[in-house]
This record gives sequence, structure tokens and C-alpha cells, in this order.
Amino acid sequence: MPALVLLGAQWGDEGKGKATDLLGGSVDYVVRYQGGNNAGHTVVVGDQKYALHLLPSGILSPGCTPVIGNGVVVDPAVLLSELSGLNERGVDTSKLLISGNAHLITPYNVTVDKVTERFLGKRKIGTTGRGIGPTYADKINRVGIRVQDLYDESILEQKVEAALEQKNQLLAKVFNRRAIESGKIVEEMLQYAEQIKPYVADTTLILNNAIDEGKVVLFEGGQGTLLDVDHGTYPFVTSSNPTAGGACTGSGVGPTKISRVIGILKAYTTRVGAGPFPTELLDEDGEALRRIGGERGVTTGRDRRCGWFDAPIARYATRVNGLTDFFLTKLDVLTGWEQIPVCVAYEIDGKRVEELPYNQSDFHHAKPIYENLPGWSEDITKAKTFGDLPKNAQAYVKALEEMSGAPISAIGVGPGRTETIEIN
Ligand code: 2SA
Ligand code: GDP
Ligand code: MG
Repeated sequence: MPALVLLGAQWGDEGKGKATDLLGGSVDYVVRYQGGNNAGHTVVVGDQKYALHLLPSGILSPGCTPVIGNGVVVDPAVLLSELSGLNERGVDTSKLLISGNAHLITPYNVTVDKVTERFLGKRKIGTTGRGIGPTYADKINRVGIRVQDLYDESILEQKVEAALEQKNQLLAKVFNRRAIESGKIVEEMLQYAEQIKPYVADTTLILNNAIDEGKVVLFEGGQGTLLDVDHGTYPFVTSSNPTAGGACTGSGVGPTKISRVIGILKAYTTRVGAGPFPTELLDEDGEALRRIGGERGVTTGRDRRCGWFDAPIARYATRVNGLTDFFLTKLDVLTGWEQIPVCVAYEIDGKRVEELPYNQSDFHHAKPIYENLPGWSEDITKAKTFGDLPKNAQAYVKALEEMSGAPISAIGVGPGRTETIEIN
């Protein structure tokens, strides 16, 4: 198994951090390939809880080399504070590698993110306000600042000036804000340069060499399939590619090296931020899922929107990612419901539709068609094998597997490392 991808099958927060950590002991490298510190990945080890935003979850596995790939956007201040926070808790972070080609989130990117959201008002995306979209916009506009630019002051100055020229006009004319001084930005970015230097590397070369030597590389996605800028619910998406193809472009490892793509799938559905969500529950069931599942943003602290499982979304994730298998998470959260509705298809303008519609308006109008599956009331958090689960819980898992189009190879029954059922 040279390389595998682990990614979110829904709108993020499916439990990718826990799943990555679970595999961390058997892989040599864990690579973030997109996104930045908008991600919030929770890992619970014994009585310790870690919330990772930018660093790969593999950083908590001692034998594993964590890598920030070229496709990631890096806020240097956040990077350094996350590293020192982990060091204070005794975690060794010295093996970290950061691609010199990764783009840097600058203070003006954060400003533009926040100002744009305010300007959009009711039509806002509900971003995390971490500067993610504007940094990727600069990358595509070819006015981005990369990690390697920190090590050539005159290049850094020229690039920051170029990036600010248009922005300052926009800030002044449209948003009525003061111009941002390039000198101050350069000064701030240079402060971080020396501290980051030991980690900077040609990560593409290192990862390809590692794979050639038989090492195992795990690509850890941030956010989820429906937040993908190409395949998600555009424009209510993040600005990168969490889907499987992003692992290749975001790391410089070719698709022929990847033999397994695992979709992390929550036993119900959640979403943070704005945008369509057919199975969303605005009643006491939604409130109960949020409370029992602890559904609150790990980065922004926002309440997550909650709803029942949506099978067309799972099938879509199987398709666009070429999933080989699923890890089903948070099954324990559903304990106690007499009946559990599952969305099997949509009704759109009076017609039954089996698959996720590509048309944005159709998805906005999609009404879920539910099938009720019988629930269970027994505590399942101590279950170690599939056979330990109550019959109705087994049937729920089997039904989801059938509807989703790929086998379920693990089931989460609690947040802890050991609260997982592996299925061979
Ligand atoms: P951005 O900041 O430009 O990426 O926001 C664009 C949309 O992407 C959503 N998004 C997320 N959705 C779920 N989880 C994310 N990470 C945090 C978490 C979120 C948090 O683990 O809980 O703390 O709020 C994440 N990151 C981005 C975002 O809500 C917008 O809809
Ligand atoms: P990620 O962004 O996909 O890594 O997920 P988050 O960390 O944002 O949110 C998932 C939450 O669910 C975290 O609080 C995890 O500790 C928790 N979690 C993960 N798997 C399970 C599970 O199987 N059961 C329960 N109850 N909690 C889980
Ligand atoms: Mg999260």
C-alpha cells in the first residue's frame, strides 16, 4: 500500500482527525494537501484532547513524519503557535516538513476575507474568517506569497507590493478602508522566517522517494467533498480541492501511486456555514444531534447545522473520489431514537431524483425522501466487533453501506482512539 487518501465524504467534521490518528501508527508520512487553519481536527488520546487546525493529525504519532504539502495555505503565526502549544504538551514536532511552494496567508488576506463577508451581508458564505479564500485567489491570480519567498527579502518586498496594489484600490474604493502598508507586512513576515526555516523542504521529492522505498504515505483531507470548490455546493464551498484529486496536485504525488481512498462518513449529516442542506433539522431532533454529537466548530466555535443521513451525498462522494471504502463515524450518537430517518432520494419539482443534482437551483429545491430505519437503545460505546452491535444498529450500518456504494471498513462508536470497530 504505497499511498492512501483519507477525506471527508460530506461537509467536513466527519471525524477525519480521529481516523488519521488511528492509522498514524501504521503509516510513515501524514500529508495535508489543501486548506489551512480553517480545518479543525479533533483527536482524543486517553484523557487528552487535541484540536489541530493546520498541522496534520499524524503529528501525534511518534513514528510518523507530518508534512504540509504545496497545496496548503499556511498562516505562519498560527503555525508557530500551534507548534509551541503541542511542544508545551510534550509532543515532539521536530520532524515536520513544509513545502517551500505552499502559499502563505498574510494579514491582508485575513482582512479581505472578513471585509468581504461583511460586505456580502445576507449572502455571505459563512467562512471561518481565516483568510483562506483570498489566499487561494492570490495564488490563482499569480500574486501569492510562498513559503520560499521568506528567504529572499527583495523578492518578498516586490511580491507583497504587487499583491497589495489592487487590494488597496479595492479596500479604498469599495470598502472605504485605509490602505495596507507593504513595508509593515514584509517586516511581520520576516519575523517568522528563521523559526520556520528548519521545516522547509522539497516535500514532493521526499514523498516520491519515500514511496519508491516502500514507505506508506497517508494524505489527510481537510473539510469535505461537498465543500470542494469544483465538486461541492458552489459558491458555498471552501476555495480548495478536498476531493481525492487534490491529494495529487496538493503534494506532487501522481495518481498511480494511490491505491486506497477512504471516505469518512458521519452516521448523520452536519454542515457549518451557509448553503443548501436538504436533510437539515430545525426541530428538537436537530438540537439533540447537536447536543449529543457535540456539534460545534472546532475552529470558530459556531454551532453546526445538523440533519439525518443523506444517501445521495454518500453515493456522490463515492463517485467523485473513487472511494474504495468508508469509515462510518459517530454511530453512538444515534443511540436512543426509536426510528431513524435516512434520505434515500430527493423530490425536486415533483419528480423523484436518485442522485445529487449538478444544478444549484435543483439542489436548493431538493426535498428529502425518507425511509425510516428501526433504532436501538443499548449503549454501543463498548462494542469491539460488528457482532457486539445490537441487531438494529447492524442493520442501519448495512443499509447505509448498500446505499452509499462502497464497503464500510470501520465504525466509530465514541471519540476515543480505541472506540472503533474494525471490519475485515
Ligand atoms: P473558508 O474559511 O473559506 O474555508 O470557509 C468556506 C466554507 O467552508 C466551510 N468550512 C468548514 N466546514 C466544516 N468544518 C471546517 N472546519 C472547522 C471545524 C469549522 C469551524 O472543524 O469545525 O470551526 O467553524 C470548515 N472549514 C471551512 C465554512 O464553514 C464555509 O462554509
Ligand atoms: P474532522 O474535522 O473531520 O477531523 O472532525 P472534527 O474533529 O471537526 O469533528 C468530529 C468530532 O467528533 C470530534 O469532536 C471527534 O472527537 C468526534 N468523534 C469522532 N469520531 C467519533 C465517534 O465515532 N463517536 C463520537 N461520539 N464522537 C466522535
Ligand atoms: Mg473539523
